[in-house]
Amino acid sequence: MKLGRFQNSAGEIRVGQLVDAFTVADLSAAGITSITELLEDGDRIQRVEVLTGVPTVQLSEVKLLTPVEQQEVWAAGVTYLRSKKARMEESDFSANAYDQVYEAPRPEIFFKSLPDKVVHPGEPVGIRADSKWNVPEPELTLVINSAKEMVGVSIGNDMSSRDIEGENLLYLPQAKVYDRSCAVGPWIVVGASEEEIRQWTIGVEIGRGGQSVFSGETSIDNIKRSFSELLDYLGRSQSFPHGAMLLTGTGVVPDDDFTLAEKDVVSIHISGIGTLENTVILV
Ligand code: DO4
Ligand code: MG
Repeated sequence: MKLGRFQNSAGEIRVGQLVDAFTVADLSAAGITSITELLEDGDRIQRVEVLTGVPTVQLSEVKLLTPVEQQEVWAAGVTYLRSKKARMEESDFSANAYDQVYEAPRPEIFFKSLPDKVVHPGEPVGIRADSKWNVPEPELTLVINSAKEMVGVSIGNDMSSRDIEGENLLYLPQAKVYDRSCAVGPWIVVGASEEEIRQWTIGVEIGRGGQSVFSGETSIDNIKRSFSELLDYLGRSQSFPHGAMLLTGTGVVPDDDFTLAEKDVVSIHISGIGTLENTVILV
């Protein structure tokens, strides 16, 4: 089941269930007005499945929104071997830290975005004006409720400035957290197990002036740590009254001579979820 949010032609924000490639069911017409509240309900799947007569809308007539409502967005890093290698190559200064965190019991987890700063599908993500080396990071995103149970998965983009990150590890928050540095959506898939999700692929394609300038793909199963291990560390000594999202790290890194440019189009695809597409602007 794929849940999301959309803005209808009257400008109203609605909760939706994807019906097929062209149609979304307006769950708000059946009284479901918050994804967060639905994800709190242990009977969430059945609650949607028993609904009858829910009106549907053409996807072409709505604007899809991020499913993030009030959830904090966090991110894990160096969870794929490809990410560890790329970070070690980008920085002599920090290489040892990346090497160690890949093997260490405690994963790298950092705060990524306030909920109201998350970029909607179709809106621009940002590259920093003071950075010369910027990349998207396509990441499977775990969705948890206030009980810290994994209740779904979505698609995230952990936009990153590699020159700032590579200069000094202490600059990581500046490389990762700035205007328009995080996009999530459009759908949350509920009801899929970790075993099933690990059979999916994640990929990114970057378009420039109508041409593809980078594409890459990997298997979700290349994530080194289990989802429960990542969520265990995220939830230690902190509570999430509205739930949270956890981007799980990137396993697709463009070659070192690649940097994003204004007007690029970033399309992130996860086989079991769909596509998150954003253009790029300078911020
Ligand atoms: O510490 C660097 C960031 C790692 C990251 O964001 C990733 O591996 O996806
Ligand atoms: Mg990342």
